[in-house]
Amino acid sequence: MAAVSALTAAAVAVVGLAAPAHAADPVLRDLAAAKGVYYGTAVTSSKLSGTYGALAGAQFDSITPANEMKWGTVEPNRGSFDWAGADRVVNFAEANGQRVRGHTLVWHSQMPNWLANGSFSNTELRTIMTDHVTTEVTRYRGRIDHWDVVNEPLNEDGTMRGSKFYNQLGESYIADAFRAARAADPAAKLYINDYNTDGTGPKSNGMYSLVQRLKAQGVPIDGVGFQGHLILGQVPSTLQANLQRFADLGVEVAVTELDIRMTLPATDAKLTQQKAEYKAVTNACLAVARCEGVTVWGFTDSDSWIPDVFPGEGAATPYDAGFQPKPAYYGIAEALGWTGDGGPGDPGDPGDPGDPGDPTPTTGCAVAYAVQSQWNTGFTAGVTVRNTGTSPVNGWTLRWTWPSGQSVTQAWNATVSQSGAQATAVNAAHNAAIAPGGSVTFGFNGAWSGGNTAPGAFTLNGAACTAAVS
Ligand code: G2I
Repeated sequence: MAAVSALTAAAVAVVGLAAPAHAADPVLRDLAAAKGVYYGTAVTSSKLSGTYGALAGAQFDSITPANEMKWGTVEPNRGSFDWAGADRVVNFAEANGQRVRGHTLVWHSQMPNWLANGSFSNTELRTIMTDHVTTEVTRYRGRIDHWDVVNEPLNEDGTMRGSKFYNQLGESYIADAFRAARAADPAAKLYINDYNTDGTGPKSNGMYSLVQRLKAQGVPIDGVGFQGHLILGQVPSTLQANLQRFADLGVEVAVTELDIRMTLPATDAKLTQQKAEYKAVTNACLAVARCEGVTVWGFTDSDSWIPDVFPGEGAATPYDAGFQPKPAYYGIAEALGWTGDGGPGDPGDPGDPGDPGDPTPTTGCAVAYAVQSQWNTGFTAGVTVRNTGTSPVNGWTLRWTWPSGQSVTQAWNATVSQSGAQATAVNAAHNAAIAPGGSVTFGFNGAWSGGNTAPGAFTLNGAACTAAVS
């Protein structure tokens, strides 16, 4: 796939210009490809330009139109089709070497009014449905990797959801939709897709039984999609085991609509937890051989359905609304094997135990020494000690040697003692800690005669500092 790599490199270069991404940020699609999975995102077709388009093209190797392929969008009036948004997404994907997840053919929601409110005989409704599947799948034949043929067929208790199709046609609507899709594009992988089936439980059990029944009837079903609309702190611990038990039925699995929402405002602690949870979901897919990939439901918080539907909640995606990568993005990258550092966009890092991206901590100091006033036998000096390393200093001893016989007579903000020509300053209780990049200051009065040359060298806790004298 040399052509795809070249396109990726070109797209990354565009991001460097268009978005304030960090130079060393990883490319999720490349990491995913190296692990044998895809990483996808849902997109909004009208936004596929500028920074949004550059990131969608550069970072992901699969895209799903969030709304553009739904029945209500493509056939708003019976027999009159609007493929503009869907075409835009498919063309974008091809230009960026991406696969497309088609979403979705038969769903109880976002149906056109003529269909939702129309009255049809059972036979007529079945034909309307299979014609729709045939028309849409045929239009994109050979260009769609996976189709969500039937979306959200279940109730929370695992029974069949009462929808227009189910109510009139019974469960056989599912088999008919899959058969029509297979006939229209034999190469596309055909999925059934639902939410709240991510962990084991009644709804997941209902899906499991349904897939067993479909397989037993010889229905051409290739995969099961787990939407993954999750809540911070409630990622199911059974996710991996659940994906595995479906895979063991002889189908592919995928996480198809991942987002992890939180109560706003987003704090560093919540974003750090979200990082761990994105990482865990990605790891669950990687651990299941038949898990094909993960798709996030919008890659930026500016393009997420959550705030509209759950007021007061949000921050559910891997990039913030200004297209800056969030800790979640680095969590995905780390699950995919990346070992770099997330830098300033990654508050979970450094200091995140076990994070392979953390740099090795460094130590270092800089001392500024200044004589503030001087009289016939005495002087007053100020000393500022800066921590130029990346690890905190907890308790400090600063030493220097007087070049011309001076001595310290009285000090503040440190305890200073002297032995021969060597002075030793030890922190006071209140300034023992020096954070990375931080500094402390102390002062003293000294005695001199003959000369008052400033000390040229200092050590902090035994290590040499750079010195500036004024
Ligand atoms: O609800 C989240 C997802 C659950 N699984 C199936 C997905 O298809 C579904 O996606 C969402 C889209 O992300 C939303 O963007 O489906 C919603 C509809 O159920 C979409 O919302 C709709 C709004 O309800 C409309 O008012 C709006 O015109 O998006 C439309 C286009 O922006």
